[in-house]
Amino acid sequence: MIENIEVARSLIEHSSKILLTGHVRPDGDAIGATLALRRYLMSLGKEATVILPNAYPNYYSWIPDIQSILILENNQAKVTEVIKEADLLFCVDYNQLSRISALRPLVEPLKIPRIVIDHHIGPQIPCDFLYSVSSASASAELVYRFICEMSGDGAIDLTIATQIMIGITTDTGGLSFSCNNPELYHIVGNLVAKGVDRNNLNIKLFHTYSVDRFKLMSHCLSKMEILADGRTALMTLTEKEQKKFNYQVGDTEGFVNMPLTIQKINRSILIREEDGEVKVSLRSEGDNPVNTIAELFGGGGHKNAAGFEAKLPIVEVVDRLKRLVR
Ligand SMILES: [Mn+2]
Repeated sequence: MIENIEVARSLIEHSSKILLTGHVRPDGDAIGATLALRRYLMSLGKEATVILPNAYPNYYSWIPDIQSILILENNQAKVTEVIKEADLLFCVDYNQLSRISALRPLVEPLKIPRIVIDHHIGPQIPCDFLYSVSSASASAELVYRFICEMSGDGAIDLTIATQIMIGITTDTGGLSFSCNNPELYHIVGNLVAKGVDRNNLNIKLFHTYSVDRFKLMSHCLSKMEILADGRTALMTLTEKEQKKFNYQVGDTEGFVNMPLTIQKINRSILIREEDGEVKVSLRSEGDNPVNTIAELFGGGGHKNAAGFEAKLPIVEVVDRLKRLVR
């Protein structure tokens, strides 16, 4: 759903200190999309700050402007101060306030206008302007379209183009999934024409494993089970196993996609312990919804990418999932 862009224009014109928020455990899209918007808003003479509930993975520290991000868990005082002064809020790449975890109690009570830009199904954040397209490859793609509608393609400099390309690249696995919208290739073409170096970006984004992360991946894959239906792969990682391989934030990113490269496997599940909880990621290919499975456990997501969290022992979650996918 896209509302009249003039509504957004007026909200931005009447603001001076803009807050940009992204989801917990930020990925390349949350980071790229918020940073691109920040830079664009600054070019309009606004103060704009990206705030995230927790740290981004270390392997993203080269992303342009990333050092400007304020992280709640590292800098509570500064974050609280910036939030207090803000007069416009952007919610980017998430569809429910629960996705910003510890930021929520600070942001939700704010009586300032909200703009939501997101590509997840069923946005549930009350707002004054909603830019929600679930067929979009990434929120970064929507940021590109948003900026073009606001100010034209000329407002996108090489840095903004790079940040947008990072979001699109990470959310589509290098244009290998969620990539059937022809418009996407016009956008990517425009970004490359602006000087974005996709060769280099792909190396920086995908060739980033630490030795520990590589060994954790190999351990995780070696434990993979194929379930009774013959088309679902299931992997688990306990807190203890992650500690053994010196787990760092983001280290398991992408693991869940790997079994999908096996012939006939079209569903993949990763069950991981973190902070005494169980976090489950589900992926699939084709007309094979996994969000319906996630919903049974109170989670949700897209047809081919979904997840949930549960306060249950890992063995019980494994057991229940096994019974479900027979
Ligand atoms: Mn995204």
